[in-house]
Amino acid sequence: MVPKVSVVVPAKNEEMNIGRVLGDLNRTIAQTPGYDFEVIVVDDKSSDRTGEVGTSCGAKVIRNTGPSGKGRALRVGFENSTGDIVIMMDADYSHRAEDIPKFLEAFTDKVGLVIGSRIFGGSDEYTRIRAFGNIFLTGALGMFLGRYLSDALNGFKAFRRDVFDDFRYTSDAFEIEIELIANALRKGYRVVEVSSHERARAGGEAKSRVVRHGTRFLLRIVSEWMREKGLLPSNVKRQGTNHPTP
Ligand SMILES: Nc1nc2c(ncn2[C@@H]2O[C@H](COP(=O)(O)OP(=O)(O)OP(=O)(O)O)[C@@H](O)[C@H]2O)c(=O)[nH]1
Ligand SMILES: [Mg+2]
Repeated sequence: MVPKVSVVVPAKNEEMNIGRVLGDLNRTIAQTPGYDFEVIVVDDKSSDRTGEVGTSCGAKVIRNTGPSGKGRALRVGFENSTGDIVIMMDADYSHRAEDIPKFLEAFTDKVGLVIGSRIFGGSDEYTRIRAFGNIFLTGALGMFLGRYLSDALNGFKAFRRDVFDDFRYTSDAFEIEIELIANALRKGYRVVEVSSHERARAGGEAKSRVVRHGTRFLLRIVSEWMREKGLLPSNVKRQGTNHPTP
C-alpha cells in the first residue's frame, strides 16, 4: 500500500507567503512518487485572505475555532489529518518544501521523528539572541530528556502518526516542538535530523517572541522530564503498536 503523508501548515495572517509555500509544496509533491499526499492549512482567525489563498492553491483549509496559538492550530491540523506520516512546516516561506523527500527517506527502521536542522542547513533568520536561545534550549532538552540534537526547536518536522495519536497533547504555542520530541522518545523511537536551510520569512509579521516563547520552551522541557520521572501524570492515551512501517 502507498504510504500516506499529511503536510500540516499552521498559518495566521500569512496571505503574503502562503501562496508561495503551497506552490513549492505542490511542485515537490508532483515530483515525489511513491506517496499519497494531503495538504492541510490551519487558519487561525486570520484577518487577511490566508484561508482563501490556501483553498485556491488546492489545500484543505481548516479553521481553528478555539483559542489561537501555533500549538493549538497544529493539534487541530493533526487531528484532522489521516497520513501515516505527518509533516509540519511554517507558512512564512522559511522552510524549503524541496527538502521533504529527504525527510521521508530518513524514516528507516525505528525512526519516529525527523527534524530539519538549521545548524547543518544554515539560517537566514538567526540573530545572536535566537541562535543562543536555540543552542541553550536544545542543550537543555538533551540534558533532561537524554537525546542530544543540534536543533530541537525547528518547526520543520516529520513524525509517525502514533507520535501524535497515542498521547494527550497540551501545548498551546511553540512548545509543541518539545512535546513531540518527548513523546517520540517515550514510544522508543529514534529521533534523527536532516540538514535543512531556513530562509528569512518572506513577508508579514513574526508571531514568536524570544523571551516569552523561550521561557515556555524551558518550562515544557522540565515538565516533560517530570512526567518521565513520574512527578507529573502520564500523558499516554493508548498503547499503540511500536514502530509500524509507514
Ligand atoms: N494557525 C496559527 N499559526 C500560527 C500561530 N502563531 C504562529 N503561527 C504560524 O507558525 C509559523 C511560525 O511562526 P513565525 O511567526 O514564523 O515564528 P518564527 O519562525 O519563530 O519567527 P519569524 O519567522 O521570525 O516570524 C508560521 O507559519 C505562523 O503563521 C497561531 O496562533 N495560529
Ligand atoms: Mg518563521
